[in-house]
Amino acid sequence: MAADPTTGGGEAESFFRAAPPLRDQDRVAGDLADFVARHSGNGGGGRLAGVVCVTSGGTTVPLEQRCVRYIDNFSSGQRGAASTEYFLKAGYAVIFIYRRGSKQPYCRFLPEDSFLDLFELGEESDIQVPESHAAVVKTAIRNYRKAIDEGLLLKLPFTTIFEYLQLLQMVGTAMNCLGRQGMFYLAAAVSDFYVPWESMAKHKIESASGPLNMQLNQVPKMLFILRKQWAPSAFCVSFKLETDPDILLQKAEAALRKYGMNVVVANELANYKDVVVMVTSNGRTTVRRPSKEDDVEEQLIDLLVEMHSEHIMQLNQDVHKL
Ligand code: PAZ
Repeated sequence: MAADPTTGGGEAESFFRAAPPLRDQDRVAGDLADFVARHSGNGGGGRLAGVVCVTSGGTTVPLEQRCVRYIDNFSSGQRGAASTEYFLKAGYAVIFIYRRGSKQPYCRFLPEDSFLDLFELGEESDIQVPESHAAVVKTAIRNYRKAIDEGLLLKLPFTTIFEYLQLLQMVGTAMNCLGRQGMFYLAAAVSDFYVPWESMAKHKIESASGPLNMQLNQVPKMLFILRKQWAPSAFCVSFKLETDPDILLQKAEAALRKYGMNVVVANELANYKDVVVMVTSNGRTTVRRPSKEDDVEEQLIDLLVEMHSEHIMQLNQDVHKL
């Protein structure tokens, strides 16, 4: 039988059917529905530029159901956290799907030392922030609280590939009603291979039985389903990371065509903080970090916001033609 192109031949359905159910699924669904309802219809003449789903951090692949060991993907969450800040600044509401423990918006400039080093006890045993850290802590709290209190930031954590893809499916389908006002900015480093839940060892794998032979399945290509089924009108930006510069741009171009992305941002492990290349059907645009004090994400988000507003305008022009 021919494979169904929208579901990867049923592989996606079996992935979701076998995945362990998401913790707090009902609460997440409720928060998502409220967030999207609050921001839908605001994009045109309203204050809000749109709603963007930013994914950030690496997914893990557990090797045991009661997981002791897992395979991880490289990503600190820096790009997703920085991009979230710039999207909020540009007037977007952000759904931030992030790896637990990865970098968070507005916390990027806090000192990397222990959390407890950020505070000290005053004479009355009250908690104080040392003078050296006061400015960055105050700015972080002020910006973060503003985003939360104004209802512009919804944070959804994941650890495993199972949690990540279930969240992406929930957010994708919830954002469908936003049409072209929705944007996906998929910076998370997502596992390509995984151990299906039903064939995974239940308990910690014994080391006494010698070398470990394990077959990993391919993770179903969910970008295609996001584009075709979950949120077909949204503006979709995915990332492509490679270590070999000779194949990077051709892989990004292949992803653009294969998954119908609006933009694929190509980056190379050796210099991904300094330079990225935006690949679109109109060609390539290189974005460079102006200096060590700046973020490459600032200019990248500016360009994407401009492209997204053209994407929204396109709909308005199409409607006028009718
Ligand atoms: O999270 P980070 O700032 O350390 O790294 C960002 C990144 C390199 C993971 C991201 O830019 C990216 O390329 N994500 C997609 C990776 C992939 O090809 O699966």
